[in-house]
Amino acid sequence: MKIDSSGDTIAAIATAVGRGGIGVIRVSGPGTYGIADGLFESRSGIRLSGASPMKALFGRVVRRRNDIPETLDEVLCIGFRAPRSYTGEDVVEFFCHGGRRVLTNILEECYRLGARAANPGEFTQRAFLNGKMDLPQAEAVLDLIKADTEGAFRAARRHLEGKLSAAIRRERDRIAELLSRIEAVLDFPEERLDGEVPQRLGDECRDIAARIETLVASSRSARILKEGLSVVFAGAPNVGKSSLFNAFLGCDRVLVSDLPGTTRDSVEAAIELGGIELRLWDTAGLCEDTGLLEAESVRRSRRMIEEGDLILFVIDGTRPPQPAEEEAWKSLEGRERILVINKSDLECPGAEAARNRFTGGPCVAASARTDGGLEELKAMLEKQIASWTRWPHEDAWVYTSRQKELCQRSREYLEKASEAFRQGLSAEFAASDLRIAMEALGQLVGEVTTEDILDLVFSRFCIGK
Ligand SMILES: Nc1nc2c(ncn2[C@@H]2O[C@H](COP(=O)(O)OP(=O)(O)OP(=O)(O)O)[C@@H](O)[C@H]2O)c(=O)[nH]1
Ligand SMILES: [Mg+2]
Repeated sequence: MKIDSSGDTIAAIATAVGRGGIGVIRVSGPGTYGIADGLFESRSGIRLSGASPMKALFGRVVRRRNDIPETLDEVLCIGFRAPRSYTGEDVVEFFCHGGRRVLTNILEECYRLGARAANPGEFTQRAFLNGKMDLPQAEAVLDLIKADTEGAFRAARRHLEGKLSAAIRRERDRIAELLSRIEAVLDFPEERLDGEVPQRLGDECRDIAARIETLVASSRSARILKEGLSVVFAGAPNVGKSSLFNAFLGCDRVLVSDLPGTTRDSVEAAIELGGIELRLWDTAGLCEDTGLLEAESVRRSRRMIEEGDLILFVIDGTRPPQPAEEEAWKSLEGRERILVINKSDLECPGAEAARNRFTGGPCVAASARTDGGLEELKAMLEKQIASWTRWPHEDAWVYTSRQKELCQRSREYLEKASEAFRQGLSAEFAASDLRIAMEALGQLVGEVTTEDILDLVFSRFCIGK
C-alpha cells in the first residue's frame, strides 16, 4: 500500500455485496468528475461537474459501446468537492439499484473511464492522509462498521469523537516540554542538572507514565464492549450444563440425556445481554479419564475453562458435592466464576453443603427444567458486565491492541527515563528514552506514520470504506 496515492482516482462498491434496495458506488480522486460526466446523464441535462456540490441529481448511467448508448441503471448521483468530502478529495457517489450485476457493470464503466479499484480501507486512508481524521478515529470507523451489539456501537461512537487522541496529545506535549528542558541542559552543559532537579524530572516522567497506565487500563472495558465475553458452562458430567445452556438460549441447541458423557465437544452460541455479546460455551463434563475420547473431551473443556472470561460452574443440587467438583472449583480461584446449583425443581439436599464449601464467588440456585433462577443468573451476569464496562475516565479509552501496545511502549520508556534520573545517569540517557516514549504516542495518533502502520490499520477494512 502506498502512502502517497494521490493522483489516482479510485472506485468501489461501498455497500455490502448481495441484493439490496440500493447499492452505492463511491469514486474519489482528481479524475472523479471527469468519470461522472462520462457516464452519468442527469434528467435535467445539467452535468454533474456543473451542478452545486452535495446536491442530488437524478438521471441514468449510460455505457457506450461503439457510440451506441446503453442505459445501465437509473440512479441518484451526489458530488462532493475537495476538501469538503469524506476523503478530502473530489468524491462522487452513485445510488443505484442494489443488484450485484447492476453495480459491477457501473463499476467497470468507472474503471474504463480511468478509475482503479480501491484497496480495502483506501477511502478512509485518504481521509486520514488529508487530515480529515486522525488514526484512532479511522480505527473507530472500522469498529463502527463492525459493531453488532449496542455496547460495541457505543464504544465505537465514543471512539469516533477523538477523545483518546486529545488525551494522548496532552501527554505527548508534556513529554516534549520535558525534553526541551533537558535538551537545553545538554546544549549548555554549564547549566548542569544538579541537586533535586533530576529527581523532579524523574517524578514528572513517572507522573506521565501513571496517566498513560490509567488509559491502558480502560482497554479491558473497551475490549469487552467491542468483542463481548465468553461464558463457559463447566462442571461434572450429568449436572445439567447442556440443559442450562439450552435454557439460556431458549431453544434446544444441544443434546441432553440422562447418560453422563452426553456432550463430547465444546459448543458455542451467542446471545446479547446488557448490550454485550455473550459467547456461551457448553463443554463436556469434567470426569476421571476412562478412555481416549473422554480424555480428549476433558482436555477441550479445560482449554475452554482456561480461555473463558467467566465460568458458570454447575453442580447438581440433588446430590452431595463431590470432592472432584470441589477441587475443580478451587482451581478456579482468582477467576470470574459463579456457582450454579442446578435441578432446584427437585429436592436439593446437597445445596446447603455446596453453599458452605464452594465459597469465593456468587451462587445461584437454578432449574433448567422450569427456568427457575435463570432471570436471577442473567441479572447477576448483567451486573457483572456493567461493572466491567463502566470506566471512570469516560472521555478517553484505549480501544485497539495497536493503541494499547504503543501506550505500553511509551510508559515503559518513561519509566526508564525516570530510572535514569534516579540513578544520576547523564541526561542524554533519559532524553533518548523520552524521545522513544514520545514517538510511540506520535504513532498512536498517526502523526508519525510508516507504510507498515497504515497497512496494519487499513488492511483490516472492507473495500469501499
Ligand atoms: N429435574 C431436573 N433435571 C434436569 C435439570 N437439568 C438437567 N436435568 C436432567 O439431567 C440430565 C443431564 O442433563 P444434561 O444437560 O445432559 O447434563 P450435562 O451436564 O450436559 O451432562 P454431560 O454432557 O453428560 O456432561 C438430563 O436427564 C436432564 O434432563 C433440572 O434443572 N431439573
Ligand atoms: Mg452436556
